[in-house]
Amino acid sequence: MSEAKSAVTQVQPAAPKLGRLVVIGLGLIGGSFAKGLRERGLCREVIGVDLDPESRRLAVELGVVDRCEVDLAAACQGADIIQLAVPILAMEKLLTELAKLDLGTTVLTDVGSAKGNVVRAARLAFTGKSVRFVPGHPIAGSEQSGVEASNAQLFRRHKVILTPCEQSDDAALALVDALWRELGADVEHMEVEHHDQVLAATSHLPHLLAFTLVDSLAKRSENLEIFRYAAGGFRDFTRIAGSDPVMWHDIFLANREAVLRTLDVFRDDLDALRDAVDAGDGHQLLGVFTRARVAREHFGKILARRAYVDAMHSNDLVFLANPGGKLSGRIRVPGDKSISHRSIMLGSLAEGTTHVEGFLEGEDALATLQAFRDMGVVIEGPHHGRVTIHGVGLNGLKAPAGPLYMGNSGTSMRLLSGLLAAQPFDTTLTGDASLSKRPMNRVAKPLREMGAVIETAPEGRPPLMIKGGQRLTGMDYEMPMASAQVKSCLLLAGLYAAGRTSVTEPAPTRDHTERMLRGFGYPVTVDGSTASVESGHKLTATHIEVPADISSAAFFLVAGSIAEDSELVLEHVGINPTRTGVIDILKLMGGDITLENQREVGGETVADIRVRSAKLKGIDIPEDLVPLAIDEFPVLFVAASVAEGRTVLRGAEELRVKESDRIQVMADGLIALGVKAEPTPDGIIIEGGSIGGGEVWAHGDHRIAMSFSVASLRATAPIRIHDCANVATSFPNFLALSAQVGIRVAEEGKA
Ligand code: SPQ
Repeated sequence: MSEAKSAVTQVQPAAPKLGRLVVIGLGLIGGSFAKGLRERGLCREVIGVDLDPESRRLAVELGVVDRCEVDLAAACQGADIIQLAVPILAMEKLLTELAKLDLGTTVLTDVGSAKGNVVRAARLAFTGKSVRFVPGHPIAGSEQSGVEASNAQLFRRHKVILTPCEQSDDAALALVDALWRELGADVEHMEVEHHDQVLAATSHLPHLLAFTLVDSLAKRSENLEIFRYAAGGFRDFTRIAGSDPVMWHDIFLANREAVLRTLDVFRDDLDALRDAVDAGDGHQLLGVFTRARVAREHFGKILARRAYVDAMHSNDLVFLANPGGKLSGRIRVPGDKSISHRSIMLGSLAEGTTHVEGFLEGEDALATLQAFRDMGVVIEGPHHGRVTIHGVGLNGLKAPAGPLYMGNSGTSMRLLSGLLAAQPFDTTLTGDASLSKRPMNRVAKPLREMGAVIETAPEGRPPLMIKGGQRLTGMDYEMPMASAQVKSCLLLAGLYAAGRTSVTEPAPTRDHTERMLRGFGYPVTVDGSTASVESGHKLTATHIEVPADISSAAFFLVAGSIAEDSELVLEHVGINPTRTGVIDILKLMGGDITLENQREVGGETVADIRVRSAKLKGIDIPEDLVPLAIDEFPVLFVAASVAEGRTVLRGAEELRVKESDRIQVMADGLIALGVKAEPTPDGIIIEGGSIGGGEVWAHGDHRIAMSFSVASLRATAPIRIHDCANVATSFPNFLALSAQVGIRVAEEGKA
């Protein structure tokens, strides 16, 4: 792309000063364009051209244009820019007329809803002549029409797509781009063919369906009955059948090829659905409906600019944590993230229907859920933590239509890579900015040794391109780092590999995969630090109760310990011994924590945990506890900051490759709050004392954002925490539960 083109897409250009603007066709769109630019005083004069005398009269009377001309040549004489706003099928004739004039350097642009036919017409009309033409399409409209509906604000916050062609020079493109931006539009540039295909799918097809449905029902003899009893759904779906028939007739003729392509695909889908109804295939119907529902919800979020992709890139969600607070109450934090991921994965690969309760409805686990939907698994919910998975068996996954987006979730990407390496189809795994920086060679290398074909971006970063159709062979693998994700990835690949797959870990890591495989009836042997599986068995659907996540409970374990006069009960928390390092470390520091009502739930031990305020002291954290508390260190650093004496952490270099570099980011934040913290290559040294107030950055890392929220309990002034949007990845109701027990943290401005 040339410099001028990239400049116009990125920078808001200065208001251009134009001489003459001519708008041909004074309908709603042409009139609004003319009126908007005229009101902004950007043109010396705005001239309107229209075949209808009444429209010309009204345009002048309503201040849409300065004056009108009947003669096209006279109007265009000396124009800087001419906007063609006539019906799309009239464009060809108009362009032929314009080609007869001496246009000099005048820029032509248009507002047609299909672009291919206009570009072809311009090419034909101006064969052998030079012309400066920038095709455009504002995606805006109104129920009203005609020049009397002209509205200078019509394009504000609406998309305008420019589709530059061989007749669009950089300066002409920049000028048209700048004019639309002056009207408040969000301007985007697109290839002509791409535009027509996208619009055929998103606008033209829905109109076609609405027109046909209403016509089809209206033709039937019992039509009065049908319309009398038609409910809201009919009204909503058919609203656009009230659109201008002539305009839509023009659009379908103009965008014929793209509409036909989209319609053919849709007809196939409709036929498949008809067959499913005919065959009583409820599974197929549920699959289509659940996928559509989720897609619709996601679309709604995008429209409301609430989609997490959006929040992460553009919105700095700031938490304001006010100092002090005394905690009390009984709460249940959301479901365990690690177990929630695995419930979807194994439930999908099982034979039969798996019911999950307590599922974490956070964005990470939802990314896994969506990936399996994209691979054809029918999954109902989540609704209040309940999910129903209609398993497809170990060999029942289908090729997804596009890349699988894993959001912020390392667990999704690493575990899925093992599973996908053994599928018959290719897949690409992508993620957000944070995940795209995380190391994937730790899974790609051993998987390649098993026979997988995987490409990564430079330095082993995502995206991962996984080639399907490979025969994997089991192996014995000694993990160089203690990682449950690597272990689980290889065990999942091992379900498909010839022979036996064994993974040996240098220190115990969370064993939810092993436990859950057994829960689904799949044999796993564990011998000391080695876990093994063999292919050739199957998973049988089961019922899973996900306990509350100890990693989320950890924020309240530290909060209850450091806040004065506090006592808190955390209900139904998973206390799998590979996860309880946080309790052990807090107890070593002098924490007052007791486990009550211990019980076994679906292969995992749970308990209610009571925590009371305590005078904490600094310790040397035993290295063997590091993998057992790996996700809880950010908040443990907060505990260390108010403990008496020095706390030293070693052997925790893994913290540097999590959603952020958790050693550096926590050290930076604590230092900003006046804590004496010294990062080391594999840990941190913290001199306990007091915490001040100030400004800190979570770097999009959920656990950092929540840790600094907890720090406020002992801070001497408010803490402003930037980049908090990703708290929703693991703990969507963190702020609500914090408020419930007495932590004074809220979204800034919403306290
Ligand atoms: O999924 P993700 O982004 O890797 O999440 C984290 C977290 O803090 O939520 C790590 F950043 O948890 C990991 C954990 O650190 C979840 C996990 C699992 O479910 O298997 C294992 C741990 O990672 P690893 O790299 O030690 O295997």
